[in-house]
Amino acid sequence: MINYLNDEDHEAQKILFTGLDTAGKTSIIMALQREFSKIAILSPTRGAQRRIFEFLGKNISEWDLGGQKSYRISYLKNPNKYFDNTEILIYVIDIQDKDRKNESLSYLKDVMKKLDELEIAPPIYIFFHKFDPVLSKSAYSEYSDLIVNLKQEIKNSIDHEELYFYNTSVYEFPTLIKAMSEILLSLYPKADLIDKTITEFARKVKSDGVAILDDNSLLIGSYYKNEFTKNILNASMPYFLTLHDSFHVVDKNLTANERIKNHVMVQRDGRYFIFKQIFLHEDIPPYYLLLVKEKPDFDKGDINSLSNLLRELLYK
Ligand SMILES: Nc1nc2c(ncn2[C@@H]2O[C@H](COP(=O)(O)OP(=O)(O)OP(=O)(O)O)[C@@H](O)[C@H]2O)c(=O)[nH]1
Ligand SMILES: [Mg+2]
Repeated sequence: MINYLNDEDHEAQKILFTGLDTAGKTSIIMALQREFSKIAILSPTRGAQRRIFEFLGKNISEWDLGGQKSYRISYLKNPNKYFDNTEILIYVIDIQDKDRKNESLSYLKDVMKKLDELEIAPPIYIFFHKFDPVLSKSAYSEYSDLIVNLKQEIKNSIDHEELYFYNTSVYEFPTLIKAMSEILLSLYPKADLIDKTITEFARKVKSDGVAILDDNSLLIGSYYKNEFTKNILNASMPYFLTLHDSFHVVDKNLTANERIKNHVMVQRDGRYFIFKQIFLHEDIPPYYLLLVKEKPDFDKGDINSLSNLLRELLYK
């Protein structure tokens, strides 16, 4: 049976985004849904906004806690309601907002105290956010230093086993994909099996690199022959997704069968990058396959057998 998304979230795993207002929490969530046009017009999140989505056949309940002061006070007053059952906590810090560094650290400590009181110790992922690629050299080194100091301060003041750090920016989409994919895959015991399946597929189709993403831009598994392929695939993946999205107007008029045949192909330096939707079940959003090959061909049978293996792994 397909374990498809339902409205009941009691069995879903809870991921909580928190941090000060304007830190960029909602922007990160929107970027992963590739709703880039909405980021420019976001207003402050009011209270706790929840969304349930499916990741590898599991329901994830994503909580975006609006960070304005009055809301923060109410979360800390009602920790059961907001913080309990958190399986993963993502704490977003705007590194460009130096003036509020202490305010942010202080709220982080308050949140940690509530988790202790609730006797839960989820892994904490700190995002040093707005580490934008367009920063000038001096800003870049200033923010890098700030991050080093912040990291140390956090490690010194918080006694927590699972504390991880990421530098992120909505203007560098791969940073978000990397962070969120690693975080979500940590919840998923079958991650190694997916990688194995993909590695075998890569060998079979003579590909130097294969990556599979889901509709939330999350990388669910990959194989890379070497570091070079890894870097190039990771850097180009998000752009294939957005490019692919832009064909939606055409795709939506096609039958499912016609859609299966579609793909995007880019030739570069004697290699072919092939990007293709794969459908595991009609009720769930498609997955996306990106592969690099020396020849611009792929066998429909190979892709079908990969889809079948993934279907078995994820939904049986
Ligand atoms: N330079 C830069 N700006 C960003 C980035 N991410 C978000 N922003 C901007 O930061 C502002 C606040 O973003 P939001 O996502 O609304 O912040 P939030 O943390 O959800 O704020 P609350 O909902 O009030 O808690 C917006 O103007 C975004 O465009 C980033 O990576 N770099
Ligand atoms: Mg928000």
